[in-house]
Amino acid sequence: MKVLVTGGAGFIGSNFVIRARAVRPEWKFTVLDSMTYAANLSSLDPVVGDVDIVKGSVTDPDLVDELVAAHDIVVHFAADSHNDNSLDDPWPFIDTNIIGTYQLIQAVRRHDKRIHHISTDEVYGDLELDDPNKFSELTPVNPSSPYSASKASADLLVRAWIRSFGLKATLSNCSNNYGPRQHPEKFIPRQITGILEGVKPKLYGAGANVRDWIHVDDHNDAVIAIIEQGRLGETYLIGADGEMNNRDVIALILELMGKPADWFEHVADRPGHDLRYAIDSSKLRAETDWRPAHPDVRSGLADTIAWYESNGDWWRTAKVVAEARYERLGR
Ligand code: NAD
Ligand code: TDX
Repeated sequence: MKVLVTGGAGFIGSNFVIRARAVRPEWKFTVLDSMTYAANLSSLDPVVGDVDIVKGSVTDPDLVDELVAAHDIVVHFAADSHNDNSLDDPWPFIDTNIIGTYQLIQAVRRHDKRIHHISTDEVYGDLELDDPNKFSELTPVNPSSPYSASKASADLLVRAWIRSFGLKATLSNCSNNYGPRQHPEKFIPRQITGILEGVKPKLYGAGANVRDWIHVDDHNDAVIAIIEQGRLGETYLIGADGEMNNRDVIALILELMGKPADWFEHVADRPGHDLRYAIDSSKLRAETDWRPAHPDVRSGLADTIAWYESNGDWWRTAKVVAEARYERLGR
C-alpha cells in the first residue's frame, strides 16, 4: 500500500511514519510537509532513505492532485496545531486546516482513493469537571478557539463529502498526545525543556483544566487499526482514559525531574481556555482490536523526559522561538 502522510515532519506525523514503518514494513510512505516552524526534518532520521519526502503545502491543488493520484491512501495529519498561536494569528489555521483539507478531499474524490482524516477531541468544546459523560462520536461539535473551529470545519467537510459524494474516508478525533518529538511550545515539552534550562514550569490560571493524555504511539496504533479494521464513512474517538489536571501533570514532571513540588509559577490564563476534555473510546475498542500499550502516564512521561534530556539539539532552537512568542503574549 502506498501511503501519503501529510504533516509527516511534525510531532504525531513523524511518530506515525516511524511506527507504521516498523509494524507494516510492506507499506511505502511519502511525506508531504510544508516545513513550517512546527516541523523538524531530523524527526524523520530513523527512517531516512526509506521514505520519500516532498516539501510542499496541502493547500497547493496541483501538487496535491499529483501526489494523491500516485498513492492508495492519504493519512492527513498536516495542520497548524497550537491553540495559543491560533488566538494570536488565526489565518494559517483557516488556510491549512480548512482549505488544505478541501484540496485533499477533492483530489481523493477525483482519483477514487481513500483518506484517513486526523482530528482532535477539541472540536467537541469542553466538559464540566463533574460531568459523568465523556465525548463520544454522537457529541455535537462546539469548538471554542480558532484552532478547534478550523478542525471542526475540516471534519464537517470530510463528513459532507462522505454523504454527498461517497468519499472513501474515515475520521478519528484523539485526545491530548505526549511523547518524543513534540514541539517545545506544547504544555508537557515546554515544562520539561524549561526545567532542563533551569526555568520554572508555567501554569495557565489555577491549573484545574483537565486533559485526557495518550501516548503518541497509542494514537498512531489506533490510526493503523482504523485504516485496517475501521468502517468507511465512520468517525472513531481515540483515548486511553488518561485524565489529569494541569497542576497534577506539573507535579508529576517536577517529581520525576527531582524538583520541589512548589517549583512552578502561575501565568496569565489562555482566553477561552477549555476546562476539560475526556474521551469515551468504546466504539474504537468494540470495532477494532486496538488497546493502549502505554496506559501508565507516569512511565510514559519518564520515557519522554529521558528523550528530551538526550535530544537537546532537536529542541533548543525551536524553544528560543516559542519562548519569544510566549513572552510577547505574556504567558
Ligand atoms: P504539529 O504542529 O507538531 O505538526 C504539524 C505538521 O504539519 C508540521 O510538520 C507542519 O510543518 C505541517 N504543516 C503545517 N501546515 C502545512 C501545510 N499547509 N502543508 C503541509 N504541511 C503542513 O502537529 P501535531 O501535534 O503533530 O498534530 C498533527 C495532527 O494531529 C493535527 O491535525 C492535529 O490537529 C491532530 N491532533 C493533535 C493532537 C495533539 O495532542 N498534538 C491531538 C489530537 C489531534
Ligand atoms: O505553558 C503552558 N501552561 C499551561 O498550563 C502551556 C503551553 C499550556 N498550558 C495548559 C493549557 C491546556 O490546558 O496545558 C494544557 C495543554 O495545553 P497545550 O499543550 O497547548 O494543548 P491543548 O490546548 O489542550 O491542545 C492540544 O491537544 C489537542 C494540542 O495542542 C492540539 O493540537 C490537539 O488538538
